Amino acid sequence: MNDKPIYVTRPHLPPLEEFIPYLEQIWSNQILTNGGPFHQQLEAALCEYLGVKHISLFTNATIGLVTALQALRVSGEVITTPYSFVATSHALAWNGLTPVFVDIDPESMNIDPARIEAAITPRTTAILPVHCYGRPCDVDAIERIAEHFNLKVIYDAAHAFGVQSREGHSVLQHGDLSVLSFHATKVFNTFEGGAIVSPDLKTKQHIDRLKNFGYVDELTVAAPGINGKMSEVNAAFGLLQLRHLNEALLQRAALSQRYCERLADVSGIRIVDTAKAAKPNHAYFPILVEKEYPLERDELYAQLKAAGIHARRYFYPLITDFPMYRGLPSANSDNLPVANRLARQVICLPLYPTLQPSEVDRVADLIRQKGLLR
Ligand code: T4K
Repeated sequence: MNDKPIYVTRPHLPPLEEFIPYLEQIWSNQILTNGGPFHQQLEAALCEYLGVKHISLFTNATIGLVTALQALRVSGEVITTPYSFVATSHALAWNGLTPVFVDIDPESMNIDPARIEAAITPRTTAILPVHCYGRPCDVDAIERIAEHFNLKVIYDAAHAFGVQSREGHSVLQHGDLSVLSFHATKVFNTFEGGAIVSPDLKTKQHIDRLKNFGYVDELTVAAPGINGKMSEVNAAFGLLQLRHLNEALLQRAALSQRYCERLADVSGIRIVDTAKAAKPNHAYFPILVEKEYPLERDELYAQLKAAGIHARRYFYPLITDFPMYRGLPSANSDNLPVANRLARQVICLPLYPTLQPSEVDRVADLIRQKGLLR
């Protein structure tokens, strides 16, 4: 029996020898950080690849989110989703802001625009939605509400690298700012890393200062900035990674398709369609374990684990279940029925470019064997 563990993800690592010339360049010019040549090259390359105008690289998406909220001077209450990684709300907490949780749409699994208006109070200044699993939010509806109530919109686009909406343009073009994650577990990684996408140069320059302690020049500090700079090693790795990305995305798409085919007829297993975008990135492969399936979600999760398959329950527990948020009135489960239900049903199956088709079959076969066919 093949019992090699299979993890929910593995980082995408190009051949090591291809990285050596980048390191040699860093060793020779001795610029390690503070907006060096690789940093500048990666910003330009990402603007082109993603089809956006301005990008500021960051150490990670969490610091990117914290800085984005500072840059737009967001205050008071911010409307957000409970169905995300905890960093989304932590970025609010680190700015002294109050998250106001709104339920998600059962289909998109993103914040439900129809429920936003009822959560707006005189203290609301912004909306922080998440393109969960890289599936685009209803950006048009969110934009209409934001315009009407004069709210800022910052998208947590940690999962949405390279995703294009049905209209064929980058989802990162929406909102006042979008924040990407380049963490090891993401579609595009720089080991640790992230970025803010800005709509105009003035905003980018403001963000670039904020991520460098607020420095304008040697003698001038304009704001209480933070250290959010990406190092040259990370930026160089990003440039190399970008060269291999299209191939990696094709591998992800083929493996997703294989899961879909093998799981389509299993009663009680709902495949969350991650191909909702015109250009999806297949960042995750979430399924929902519904009541027709003979096992509870947690039983299936445990049986997968016992077989060496380390799937993950992203996003369970909900953010609103964690102690620092659960006392908020909007965290009450009566306010969030859809998020609570889906958090109890979801499992993200292993998906990454070097996952073997035979490993997809191993995962899918186990789910099929425990279930009944339609
Ligand atoms: N907003 C959203 C919506 C997010 O999902 C995230 C991060 C953020 C904001 C914040 O972005 P960053 O500040 O991180 O840039 C992981 C990631 O650590 C986290 O970045 C990610 N979301 C979240 C969804 O997943 P864990 O706790 O599940 O990670 P971990 O260490 O258990 O890794 C999962 C699996 O990946 C491991 O079982 C094996 C594999 N792995 C992981 C790492 C780190 C590797 O093979 N190699 C590695 O280096 O949070």
